Amino acid sequence: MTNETLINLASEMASGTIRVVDLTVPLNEDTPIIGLPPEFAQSSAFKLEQISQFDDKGPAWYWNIISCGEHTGTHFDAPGHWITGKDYSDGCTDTIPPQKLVAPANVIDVSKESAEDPDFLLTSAKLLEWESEHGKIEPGTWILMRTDWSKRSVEDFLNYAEDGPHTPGPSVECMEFLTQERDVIGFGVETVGTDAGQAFAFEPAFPAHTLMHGNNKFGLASLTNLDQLPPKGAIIVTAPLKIVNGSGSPLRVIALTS
Ligand code: 23J
Ligand code: MN
Repeated sequence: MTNETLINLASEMASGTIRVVDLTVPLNEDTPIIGLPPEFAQSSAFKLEQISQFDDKGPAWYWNIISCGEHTGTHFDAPGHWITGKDYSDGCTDTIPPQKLVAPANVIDVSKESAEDPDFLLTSAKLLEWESEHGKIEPGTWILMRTDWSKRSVEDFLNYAEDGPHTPGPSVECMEFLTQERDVIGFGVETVGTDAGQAFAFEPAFPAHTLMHGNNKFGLASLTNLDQLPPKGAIIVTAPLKIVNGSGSPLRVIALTS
C-alpha cells in the first residue's frame, strides 16, 4: 500500500520545498549543563574517551566511549524525571509510545522581551495574543519558547548570580493554561532547563517540570535555531535514546518545515 501524503513528503524533502532544520546544539565537554545548589547531587558534563583510531588498539576502526548526565545539551525531559510524573507507566524514555515522538510545533517568539529582561516569564496572556494571530494551539502540539538564548556565550547562557540563575521561562499560570486548557504534548526552550532560572522560588517551584510532567507531558531543553522556524506549521521529531527507566536523554531534534 502506498500513501500519497508520504510520497509527497519524500519528493518535497528531496526538492527542498520542505526544509530540514537541526534544532540541536553540538555535544562536547564544553556543552553547558545545569548546576544545582551545592546541597544536591550534580550531573556531569559530556565526555568522549577514545577506544581506538586506526592504531594498535584498532588498526582499521575509530570509536569512542561516551558518558554524560541524561540531561546534557539538547535533551528530552520524560515525565518520570519529576516526582509529579513518577507513576506513569508510559513516562520513561523506553516506555513513551513512539507516535508521541513526532508532533507539530508552535513557536512563540519572546526574544525581544528576554533580551530586555533575563527573568522574563511567558504568560497565558502572551499565548492568547499569539493565538489571535496564528490560531488556537492544538492539543498534542509542542510549545517552543524562542528566546534567542542559544546565541549567548556559555557564561551569559547560564547567567548565574549570587541569588541563582537569571534565565527566562514560563510562569506558573502559563503552565496551568497549557496543561489544563490546551493539552499540549510538551514545552521546549533554548535555555539549559525548561524552567526559569528563578523558578526554585515559584509556587509551585519549577512549574514546567511540576505541571508538564505531572500531566504526562514532555520537556525539551537547550534547543537552538528556533529563529529558523515559522510560528506555526513545522513538525518536530524528538526521539530520546531508549534508556530503560531513563528520565530523559540527549537527542537530535529535527524540524520539518516549509
Ligand atoms: C534536576 C533538578 C532541577 C532541574 C533540572 C534537573 C532540569 O532543569 C532538567 O534538566 O530537567 S530544574
Ligand atoms: Mn532536563
